[in-house]
Amino acid sequence: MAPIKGFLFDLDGVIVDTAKFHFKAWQRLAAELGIHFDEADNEKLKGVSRKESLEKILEWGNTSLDPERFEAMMAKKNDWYLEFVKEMSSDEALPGAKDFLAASLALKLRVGLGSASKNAELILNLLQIHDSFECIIDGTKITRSKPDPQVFSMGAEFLGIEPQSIVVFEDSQAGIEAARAGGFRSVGIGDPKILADAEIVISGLHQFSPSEIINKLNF
Ligand code: B16
Ligand code: MG
Repeated sequence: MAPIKGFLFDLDGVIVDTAKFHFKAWQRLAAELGIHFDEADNEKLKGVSRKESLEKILEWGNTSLDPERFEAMMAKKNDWYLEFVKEMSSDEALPGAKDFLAASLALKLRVGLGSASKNAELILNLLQIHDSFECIIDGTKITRSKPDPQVFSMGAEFLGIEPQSIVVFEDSQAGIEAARAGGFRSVGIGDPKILADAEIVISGLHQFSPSEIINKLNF
C-alpha cells in the first residue's frame, strides 16, 4: 500500500458544523417558494454546490425560476447563511478538529482543504485556522461539483502527491464518492449507514489521532 503523505479535509461537516446554517437558510428560502424542505432533503445537499442545491429544491417542488430570479434567490440564501456564519466565534470548530489539524502538521503531513463552498476562506479565517492549510481548493476554484473528484484532484496536484497517498475526510455521500472516483483513501465522518462507501467511518476528528487513522487505513 502507498504510504500516506497528506490529508485533504472537506469543510462543512468535518471541520465546522455549518450544515445547520445551510439547513436553516435553505428551509427559509424553500418556505418562501412554497416548497417543503426537511432534514432528509438537507442531507442530499451536503457537499452539493449552491447552484445545484437550488436546482434540486426547485425540482423537488416541481417548479422553476427564470434566470434572474434564480440568481436573486441564491444571493438571498447566501445572505441569510452568512448572517448565521458571522455570529460564529473561533471556538466553533467541530470537537477535535483544531487539535487534529495541529497534530497532522506536527507529523509533517501535507494538509489541504477540498470544499464545495464559496465561503470557505471566510469561514477558515473566522475559525483562525486559515494558516493550517497549504492549499485551499473551494467552490471559487472548481468547475465540477462532487461527486466529480475535481476538488480533490486539484488539491493532490497542488500538493504534488499521488491520490493513493492522500486521505480525504468527508461527511457527505457525494464527497466519499468523489474521493473514491479520484483514487483517494477515504474516511467518512458521520453515520456509517449513510457513508457506507468510505473505507472507515468515524464520528468526528476527536475520536482518533492522525497516526491512529493512518494505522487503521494501513491495517
Ligand atoms: P456555499 P463542503 C458545501 O460545503 C456544503 O456541504 C453544501 O451544503 C453547500 O451547498 C456547498 O458547500 C456550497 O456552499 O453556498 O457556501 O458556496 O461540505 O463541500 O465543505
Ligand atoms: Mg461536507
